Amino acid sequence: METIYSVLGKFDFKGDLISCKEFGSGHINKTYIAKYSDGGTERRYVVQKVNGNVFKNIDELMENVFAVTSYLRDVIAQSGGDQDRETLHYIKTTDGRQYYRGQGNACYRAYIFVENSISYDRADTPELFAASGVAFGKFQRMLGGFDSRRLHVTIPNFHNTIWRYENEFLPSLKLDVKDRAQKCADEIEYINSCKDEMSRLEELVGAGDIPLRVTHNDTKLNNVLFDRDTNECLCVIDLDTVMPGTALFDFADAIRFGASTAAEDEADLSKVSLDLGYFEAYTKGFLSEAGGTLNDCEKANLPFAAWLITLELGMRFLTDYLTGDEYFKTAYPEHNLVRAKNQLALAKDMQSKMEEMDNIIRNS
Ligand code: ADP
Ligand code: GN1
Ligand code: MG
Repeated sequence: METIYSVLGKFDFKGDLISCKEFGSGHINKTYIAKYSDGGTERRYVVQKVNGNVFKNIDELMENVFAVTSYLRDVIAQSGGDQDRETLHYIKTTDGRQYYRGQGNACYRAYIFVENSISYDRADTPELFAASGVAFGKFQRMLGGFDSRRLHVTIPNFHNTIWRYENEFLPSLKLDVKDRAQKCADEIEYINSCKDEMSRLEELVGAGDIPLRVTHNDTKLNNVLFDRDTNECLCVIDLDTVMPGTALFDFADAIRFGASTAAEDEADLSKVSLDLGYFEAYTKGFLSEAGGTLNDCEKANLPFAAWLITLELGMRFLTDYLTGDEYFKTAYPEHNLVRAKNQLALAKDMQSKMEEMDNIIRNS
């Protein structure tokens, strides 16, 4: 049987293998850190098994990732930056491919571990969270000249909320294969009550008021690397969902994850709310880099987008719960239900703070 150790041998790594360990807290892929010794120099590589159930076309996914990272490397070089710390550096296989396709169609890719870096699941201070806003804003700005039409759509309708409602949520509810709908009547009712709001951003894109840009689409705090000593942001990682999209969702998903007073799977809902201080800190960081790129319609819809993406993820977790936990990794049987309740509670809290969020955007 193929092991992670035999997979490592397929990549063009330098030196002799010392160790390989699983790492990270992502819900989709499996990440390993492999340590090598190269004539006295220690080298680390990140190797990931890409989830083929979620990403159906790995060739297209890797083409996107290579196109975006090589473009970023050029932009960083032109501004005198450090290419190896400010974006990801992918390593090809020994036969020159962008990834390795192993037994049972499992796909693996590898990149250089950014030394002395750290990622966070929570920001202990608003300053740290603001720094992640700078990182995602800079990502948006640096890719401003990259034509998003060059990118493949790796997951169609990824942030098309109304599409997810009609094509994933409602069918999963109708089938209710695990007989779980009775346990989430309130959540189902809330989602249904939001239906009319779900297409607002799609309509603005359709009308040409909101442009399609190169977007990251998974802007969680733990997808930014910081310098371990100075806590300065280094780069944005986890580029699997880089696609054409709206910049609004990149702002919004970061708020959903990082400006919540609790973790995404906190079961005690009394601890879950939107921290407006964190919202303001991120907004200032993000707009300091991307503010000049966004138009007025985009800026005005940032708070609405924060609510919409939180509702969307709550609905995605609930869909997965109703379907029998096939998409997101879970640690215990009701994990997806806990996550769904958490996100929907956060969405409701955001709704009650819409005016405050609007004021912060207007004054930033
Ligand atoms: P996932 O899809 O599982 O979220 P990520 O690509 O975000 O995968 O990687 C998981 C974690 O591994 C990150 O949060 C980060 O801590 C670490 N990591 C990923 N790539 C690198 C890298 N190039 N250098 C250092 N750490 C990394
Ligand atoms: C997944 O892989 P990870 O954990 O960074 C998901 C995101 C969700 C997120 C919720 C491809 O991201 O859309 O917002 O979980 N990624 C995919 O934590 O579905
Ligand atoms: Mg990640």
